[in-house]
Amino acid sequence: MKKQISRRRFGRALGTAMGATALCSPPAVSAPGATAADYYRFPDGFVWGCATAAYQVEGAVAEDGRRPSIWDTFAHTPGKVQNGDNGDVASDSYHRYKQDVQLLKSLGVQAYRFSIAWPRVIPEGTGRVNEKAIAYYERLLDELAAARIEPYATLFHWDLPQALEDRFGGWQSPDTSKAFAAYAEVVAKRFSDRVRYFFTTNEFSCFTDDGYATGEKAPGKRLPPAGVNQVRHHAVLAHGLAVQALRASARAGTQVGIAENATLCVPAIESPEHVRAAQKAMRDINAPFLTAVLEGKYLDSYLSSAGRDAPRYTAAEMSAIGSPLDFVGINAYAPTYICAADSPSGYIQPARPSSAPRMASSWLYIGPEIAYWAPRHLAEIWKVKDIYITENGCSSDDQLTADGKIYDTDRIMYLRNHLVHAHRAVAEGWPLRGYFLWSLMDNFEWSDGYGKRFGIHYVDFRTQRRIPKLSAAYYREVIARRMAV
Ligand code: GBH
Repeated sequence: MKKQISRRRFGRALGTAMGATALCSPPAVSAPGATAADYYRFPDGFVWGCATAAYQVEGAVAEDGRRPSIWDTFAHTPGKVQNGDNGDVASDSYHRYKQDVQLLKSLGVQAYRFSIAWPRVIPEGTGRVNEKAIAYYERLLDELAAARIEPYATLFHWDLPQALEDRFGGWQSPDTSKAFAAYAEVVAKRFSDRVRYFFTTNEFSCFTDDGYATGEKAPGKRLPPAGVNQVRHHAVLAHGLAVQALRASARAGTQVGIAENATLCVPAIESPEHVRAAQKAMRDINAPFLTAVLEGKYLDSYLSSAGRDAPRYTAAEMSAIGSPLDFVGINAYAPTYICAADSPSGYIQPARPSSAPRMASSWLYIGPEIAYWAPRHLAEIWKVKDIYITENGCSSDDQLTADGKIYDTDRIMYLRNHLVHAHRAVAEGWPLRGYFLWSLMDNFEWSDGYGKRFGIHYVDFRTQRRIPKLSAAYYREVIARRMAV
């Protein structure tokens, strides 16, 4: 007879073996009456949400005192964004936020991750606070409160006030980091009575490397390596100073974290040697950003490989950068597979086979194991106690059918597989507390303009009509049943 092991006992054994901290206690698969489906249930209290960002959804770029950000300038520069698209109107959420909160409500989410536009709140980057912007976010927060949806606010999702680019060269100067801390203080004072969860910055590499090295994103500069490393340093410094500002000025109990697109290292094979290699790679590859934030230092391997181009910094700056966080958010999209190797670093990142599957964006390779390894690495390497997947989702070649529907079965495939791996993390006791789907609706996809759709609601950009895709129905079902399969 086949030996049966209860789910709970299996989980406990695994937890002990892997050093996991806490275990949820799902019903035993083998218990009488239990179905295979019980195995896949997420615990009560797991936070389900959707995410968006200001410049991608709000539109209304010249309304109520908002001043341009570097993305307005960049998008209006010919040749920078696909089809000459820009965020002037975007998904018009600035005007349609009530309707968008209803979309969230009908999904049954407990949380909404949105970003606050710095160029609305402090139009010139420093100094005068724009009361009309405060009033807008208060209206949004009122609406969320009425729908019993918890706000998770990001302070910076790439929309740097143009004035700071003009005055300081943007992230090339530590003055921008200081300006960010002053903005964080304003946000803390004005919003922490209703917002309990704040993210400082979203995805360092996208507004440093992509903005100042490749120039593919705003402000579209191409600096030599020393300049780029200094920009990176000012970005992590901005995060650290903002953490301190939030701690100093926000209501007690405020939870402060970050949303970071760390390179997610997946062991190609789950054996101890490859797992060790992936852990090593995870620290090394993320050295300028996540590792610096979680360890308060730059790894020697990063500094020595940068050599004379290494960033210049002080000890006081490093201790600000390493300010303790209440939680860490990871934006999880694509995998980086790692193998153990007889090399100085102990690992290699093998070339990606040309047959590797991807979604509609050329960079969006599929590797659902990231939803397991992101939380496990954070807990195992850095002992992070509260972890969120702050973005996960995909572009799909959505087609509107004659009857006005979008059957995005490929997006459902992408989501389901990531959620099954997220569930594995939770079941083993890794402290993954919640999941935010990117995105609530189609929006301005940065350099790809409106050509790449990530929403689970289709947006007809001529009429601004929102149409739930099949994936919205899927996500509603996931949340209702707390089960991804
Ligand atoms: C996130 O970025 C953003 O937070 C969000 O605003 C965005 O809409 C969403 O994901 C979907 O893109 O050099 O060609 O390999 C995703 C971050 C985008 C970072 C692609 C790496 C690599 C481009 N990634 N990028 S490429």
